[in-house]
Amino acid sequence: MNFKQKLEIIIKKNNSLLCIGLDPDLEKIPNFLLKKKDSIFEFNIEIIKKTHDLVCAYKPNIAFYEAYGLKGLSQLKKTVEYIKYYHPEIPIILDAKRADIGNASKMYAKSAFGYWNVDAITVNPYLGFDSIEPFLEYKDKGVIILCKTSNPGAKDFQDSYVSPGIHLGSGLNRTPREIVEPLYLNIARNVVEWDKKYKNCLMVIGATWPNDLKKIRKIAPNMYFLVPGIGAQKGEAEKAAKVGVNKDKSGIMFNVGRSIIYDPYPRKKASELKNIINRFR
Ligand code: NUP
Repeated sequence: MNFKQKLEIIIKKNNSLLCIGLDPDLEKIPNFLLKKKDSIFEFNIEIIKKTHDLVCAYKPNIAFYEAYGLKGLSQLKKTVEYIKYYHPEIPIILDAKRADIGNASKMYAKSAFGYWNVDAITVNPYLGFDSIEPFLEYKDKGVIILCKTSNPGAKDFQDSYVSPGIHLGSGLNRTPREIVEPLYLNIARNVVEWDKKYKNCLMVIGATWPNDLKKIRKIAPNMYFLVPGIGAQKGEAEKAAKVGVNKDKSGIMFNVGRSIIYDPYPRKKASELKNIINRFR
């Protein structure tokens, strides 16, 4: 079964487009867990136990584990193994925003899909097609390409006007210089082309940019999107759900981290958000 099939099954089973971000921060974890040996892992288990029937995916961001060195990374490994063992039907997305020159990307892909054994990874397209291709070659895995990120600085470069170039795999096809569009739309068009061949592409679009999300949905009507930015980053679930879904009222994972995992009642909060998304999708 490939990533998209796995995702579609769990979306239907749990009737949910909610992806929970497992981004543990020792400064925010409850005191009773801090006393335990593997407090990050224990914190994650608490969240997973309370929410596994409400989600369509879990997304650990590697930064929150790397920050605690090998001890943190070993708890990421334990978390992945725990989900694989107890909830094998739930996809795991490693948020690592990887990509490098080809041979280094190959090792990043090997790390994500071999060692970490996750179902999908986020990648950064700045280095171009050859930096993404090594990930795309894992056809059963999901490759989630940054298109328009949720942060305020997304405007700095991603909105720059460029003359669109489409990399068709065999080479770059650039339009005349007079024709311009924002870089993030050019990325979206490229990802749609890559997906025709590899069939495992997804895109990241921040919930904080509902108008852009709408434009990207037009370019990629059938693609799955990862949409972070709801809650702590002030993106609104209602707006993003309305404009972001595909014609089947699906095709999106809404990632929420802090505003669920540090809520005193994570299950209640996750359930509320799941229902809001379902009401507006
Ligand atoms: O554009 C992006 N915005 C974003 O917040 C792309 C991402 N991958 N993320 C990630 O989603 C971010 O790195 C973090 O892991 C999560 C958002 O968490 P929160 O703001 O809901 O706590």
